[in-house]
Amino acid sequence: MLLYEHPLSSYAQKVKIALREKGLDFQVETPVGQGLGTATGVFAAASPRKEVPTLIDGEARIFDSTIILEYLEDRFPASPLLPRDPVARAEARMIEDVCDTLYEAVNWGVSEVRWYKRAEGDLAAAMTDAAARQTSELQAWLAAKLGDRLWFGGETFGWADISVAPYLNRSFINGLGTPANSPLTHWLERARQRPSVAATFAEADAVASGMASAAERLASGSVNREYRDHRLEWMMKSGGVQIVLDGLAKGNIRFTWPLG
Ligand SMILES: N[C@@H](CCC(=O)N[C@@H](CS)C(=O)NCC(=O)O)C(=O)O
Repeated sequence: MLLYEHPLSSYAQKVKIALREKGLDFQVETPVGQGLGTATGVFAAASPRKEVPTLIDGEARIFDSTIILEYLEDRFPASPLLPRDPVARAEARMIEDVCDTLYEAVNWGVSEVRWYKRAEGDLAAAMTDAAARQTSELQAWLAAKLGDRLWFGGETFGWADISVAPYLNRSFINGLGTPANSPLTHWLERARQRPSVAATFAEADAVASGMASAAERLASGSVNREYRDHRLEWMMKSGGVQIVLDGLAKGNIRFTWPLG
């Protein structure tokens, strides 16, 4: 199997943790033009939105981290990641949905401000404060879901844990982690000890220094960021309306296929 990915993508991290938990062999590749919307070839044909992760498995071409996880679960059922109980399955999927849509958007918004410097001064401070408040609401929701259990699904590390780990880890990187000694912090420490999670986070750490030049790349015109779905909503609701208008005018913000 070949996984098109970027090590810093939380969605790609989900898939790599799942592949590793299932003990599957895979190769990785970051598409040329990733982040610009200019990719061509096998990846672009497989993923109309030109988004990672995208999985190639023989003839199968599968985009979207959730659909890839479902595919892996269907194709390799011997080491299941979803629990059997219908309510527990629904719980895992709800946790995944909240993390993929709402939590990811906040993390991404912090990167737009902190690394790409879309806002500075008072605006940056206000947007970062909004992100901090949103993050603690999401973390409180997740903490209630975890309760006093070892893993989100109970005794076994699985789907929901895979779906939370990349996003909570990103919060720590952004300085918005959960308090020391809180159940979620201890949960993340346990998750990081798993070889699947440790390897995936180490791959992200190895390229993280590249973010130091993000603002420079944006200013030089070599970046054109995809403002989609919940990410666009985050900007609009968190004080970034003018950022969107300026970025569209400068051509460093783009929307998603199909453009018409
Ligand atoms: N819903 C998708 C979202 C994937 C996504 O947004 N990936 C980002 C990277 S984190 C991407 O490849 N964006 C295209 C781009 O930046 O050009 C999933 O769950 O896989």
